[in-house]
Amino acid sequence: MPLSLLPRPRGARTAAALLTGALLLIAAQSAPAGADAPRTPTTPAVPKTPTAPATPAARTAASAAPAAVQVNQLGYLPDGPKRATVVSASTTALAWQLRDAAGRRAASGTTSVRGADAASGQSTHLVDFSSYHRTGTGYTLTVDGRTSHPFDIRANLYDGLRSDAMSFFYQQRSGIPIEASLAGAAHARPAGHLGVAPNRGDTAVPCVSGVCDGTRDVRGGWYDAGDQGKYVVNGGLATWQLVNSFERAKRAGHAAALGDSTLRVPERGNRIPDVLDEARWELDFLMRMQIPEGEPRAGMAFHKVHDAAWTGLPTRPEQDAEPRELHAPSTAATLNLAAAAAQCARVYAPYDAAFAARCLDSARRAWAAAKANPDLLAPGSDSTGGGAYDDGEVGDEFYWAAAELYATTGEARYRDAVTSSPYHTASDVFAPIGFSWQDTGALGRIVLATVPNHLPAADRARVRASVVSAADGLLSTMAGQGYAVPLPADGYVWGSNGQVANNGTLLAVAYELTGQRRYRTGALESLDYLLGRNALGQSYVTGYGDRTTQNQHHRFWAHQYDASLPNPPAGSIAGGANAGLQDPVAQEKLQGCAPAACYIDDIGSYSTNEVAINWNAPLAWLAAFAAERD
Ligand code: 9MR
Repeated sequence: MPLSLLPRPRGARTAAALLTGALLLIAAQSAPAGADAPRTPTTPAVPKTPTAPATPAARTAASAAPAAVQVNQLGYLPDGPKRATVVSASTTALAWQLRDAAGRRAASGTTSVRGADAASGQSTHLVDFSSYHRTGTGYTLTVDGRTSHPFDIRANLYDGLRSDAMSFFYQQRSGIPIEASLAGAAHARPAGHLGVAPNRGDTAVPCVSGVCDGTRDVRGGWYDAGDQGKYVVNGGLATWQLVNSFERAKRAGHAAALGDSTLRVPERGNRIPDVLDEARWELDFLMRMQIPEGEPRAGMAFHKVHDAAWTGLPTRPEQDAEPRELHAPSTAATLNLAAAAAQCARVYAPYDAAFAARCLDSARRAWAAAKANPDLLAPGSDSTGGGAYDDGEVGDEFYWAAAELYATTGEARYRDAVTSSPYHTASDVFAPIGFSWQDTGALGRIVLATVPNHLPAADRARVRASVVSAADGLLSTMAGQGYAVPLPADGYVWGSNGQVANNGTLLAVAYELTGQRRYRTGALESLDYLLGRNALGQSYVTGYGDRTTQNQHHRFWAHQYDASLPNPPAGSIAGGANAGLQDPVAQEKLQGCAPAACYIDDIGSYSTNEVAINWNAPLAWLAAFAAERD
């Protein structure tokens, strides 16, 4: 991997490195590596020209031209920032009017000229109507004869998204029927991968050759994305983010909003917060991926389980006939499990002591196994039938796991692992592009900054200051842009929306640490970007906005290819703009795009338009944050 050529004592990957690595992978192989492309040649359901609008709905979306006054199409909070971006070459300020649903002028002012915006390639102006605090629906902004999509101003703006972004996880569950009563009739489906023909099932899965004897029961968990693979590093990160969202909400006095019977999950009414019920579905799976005591490499976690060959689109989960395979244990997967399970032990303790104890035992065993096997690295070449999720540097995973284990147990051995890690003091732990499944050092800092622990006061203050300083860096990045995106212009990689959302959560953590409004403003403006204030005027979240993504790459929510199947449910976020053009549709349709415009709402564009648990998790986190009212 080219990544290994970089001097990375602390593993902070740059956006350019991620992009270069991915591009070289594509160039080196006949099929795009690490992607769940429809590439089974015998699958008749994959159209030869997947970009042709296949349905009336797709045609409508394609023909709706974006407005040039770009707003958060869902709307704005009465007490939050309210800014919009206007595309205009004018070098002088322009007049703007805010109008209510009846067309009456509610406010007016003049733009500030922002000028050239590197990420979008556009010339921009900013509108700021933050001082307008009235509420209503159907507002529009008009500038220079052009009018925005309509939007609301209301305090309960994010209540729906808080719940829908979480329902995504329920609907990605493997090994359980998705009920119409919870997901709606169109999205209901039978359980996948329980061994009912034609499924081979995840109930007795063999390893790839030479890795283990016999079979394992690795049922359950969430499907990763548009594919039906289950990957421990990504599952661990997404689980951690959901549980972290609950723990943060609890500190803020808002845990009830994610409590029992608040979400559409089958466990409603069990007296356990619903967000923890959802995360437990994955935690149980992650622990099934751990090798039991008495076996070779006990305590290690298998890196992933997925189909032996890529399936085509559509493939309903219960109709996947491919053999499933477990891939070799890895240090990164084991440490992700250690981090998520240690967090589980702390956060679930008040609700289910037995489960919390099981998590702690698993976390301790995972940590010990990773220490004994520190360099079992998942290779980038292992991408047949599922993504590679490769990682050549796991010092950051050691740091994150140690931080979680220390926060939960307070034990000296984990404290020493924290304080002796180069990630504890390195200045580049917070990459401008944000943390990721591959780059987890920032998560260790966030844990140590927010969860009470016994680090010396000065050290804890330093860690907290490092989080705030990283957030300051994001605010300054945003201030230099036309669309206030917490991502540098070279940060539009595969899953850029996930990176934006992750950085949004970092801004929200800085708000918690300091109480200073500018960080809340940054977190809320991250949502503005995702919901339409961007170069394409595209809300990337299904069902939230006037011009929203709806054809994400998914094997069941594949309406664009099969009209009998549904579109993705409301609250599903697309991967987003990716300057790497790493799929055939993007390569055909997006040549020459500016980085922030390298996106197409086509089911075939898996490198710009897939869904994934690690992208919906920070969306759910941010929506829960934004929905809180003091
Ligand atoms: O999110 C992953 C991205 O960072 C990688 O560049 C890309 C190629 O390896 O893979 C992405 O993850 C995909 C995974 O490999 C398979 N399931 C779908 C994931 C989202 O596209």
